[in-house]
Amino acid sequence: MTRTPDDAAGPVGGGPPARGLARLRASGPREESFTSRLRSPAVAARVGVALGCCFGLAFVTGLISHYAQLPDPPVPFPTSPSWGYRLTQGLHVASGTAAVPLLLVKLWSVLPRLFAALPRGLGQVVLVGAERAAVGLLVASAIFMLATGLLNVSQWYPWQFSFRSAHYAVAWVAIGALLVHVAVKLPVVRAALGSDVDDAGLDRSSATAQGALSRRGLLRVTWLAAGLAVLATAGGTVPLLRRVSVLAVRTGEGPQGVPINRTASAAAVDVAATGEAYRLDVVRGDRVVSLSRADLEALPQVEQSLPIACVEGWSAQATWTGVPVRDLLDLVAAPAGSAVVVSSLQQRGGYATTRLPGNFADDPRTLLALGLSGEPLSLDHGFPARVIAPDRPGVLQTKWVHRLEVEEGGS
Ligand SMILES: Nc1nc2c(c(=O)[nH]1)N[C@H]1C(S)=C(S)[C@@H](COP(=O)(O)O)O[C@H]1N2
Ligand SMILES: [Mo]
Repeated sequence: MTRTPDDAAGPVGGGPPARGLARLRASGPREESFTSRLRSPAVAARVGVALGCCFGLAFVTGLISHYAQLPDPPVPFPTSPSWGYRLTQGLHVASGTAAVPLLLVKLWSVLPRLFAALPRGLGQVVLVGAERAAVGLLVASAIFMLATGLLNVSQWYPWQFSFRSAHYAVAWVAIGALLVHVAVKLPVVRAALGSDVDDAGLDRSSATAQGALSRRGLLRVTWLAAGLAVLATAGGTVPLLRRVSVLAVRTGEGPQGVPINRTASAAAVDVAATGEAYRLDVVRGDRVVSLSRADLEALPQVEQSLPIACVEGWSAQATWTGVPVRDLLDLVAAPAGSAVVVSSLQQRGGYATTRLPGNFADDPRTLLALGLSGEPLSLDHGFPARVIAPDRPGVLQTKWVHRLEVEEGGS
């Protein structure tokens, strides 16, 4: 290892003279203590642009995911293309993952700014203080977004708050702080991008030490790290990448070729209720049609190839057989466009009931599925019956369905 003066805590010898006062004042590192040429606006701007693109893509796809999960969206979420949500949520997780190494390099490259001395004069102090507070908010919210996102992808919830509301609320803080930051830094960014990466014109005066890596080398390593981070998790969406995706959580095969998100025992499904005693109740007002699993199998069956696209990032295409939900609604003469409240036998955890908006209920591809991959559904995939609809977040593809209730007067 070569030792460079960079990162030395405390004053560095050999700097410009007349630092007596400053030396007395400084007990920790100062901005001038950081001497690596790599910590430069040239690097920060380039990594920052890539990071901004990742955050922008994650923000837009995150809004889509949030909207898709609204029980009763003001404008219906489309049911086509069936792979739409699979694509946007895959991009969401990939862009968030790529942002992790980018954010680390970006923070490293601007770290000296944290130790910059405050200017003289109240007006200046207020101005610089406000800018630093804004940057602090940006850094804190960005770290929060990536940390909660990563933990969610690994299905680890070490917190009490609702992931979805917190991740959504802080996203607005992060994107707002990011826009302010971009606006403030625009002149520097343009100057940095407009000149060669090795140009020293914008550098801090102490940033002169050559390290083992050149700036181009550091940028190459950064892009590589972001690419590897994506490859290591993208197998959750792209089957061809499964073998290289060492960090993808749900790449393993599940029963019938599809991973399981929550098992019947984790959801406390009463197995007895899935046997002979099982009935599907289709309800509209005081009309109830009760169907056994054999009754359901006797109805005309339809086969559909539709993906399960989990909010947590994995997805899988599968062949489902079952009865179109709309055919079941016809049994109680539900008007076209009727929304349906779907209830599960599950006794523990969220998503025991979900709402199927009218456009999803009417889509002929939306099934109450009885079979998967040419076999009856396994218990963990939702036996005796489950919802599978096109372009829908996995979390709303309710398993162990025992009741479909038509909403009156709704859409
Ligand atoms: N009743 C019920 N249905 C559910 C869930 C659940 O917890 N309870 N999990 C959902 C989630 S988050 C996903 S991604 C899909 C996964 O379906 P699979 O386990 O059959 O792959 O089921 C959905 N259906
Ligand atoms: Mo999910």
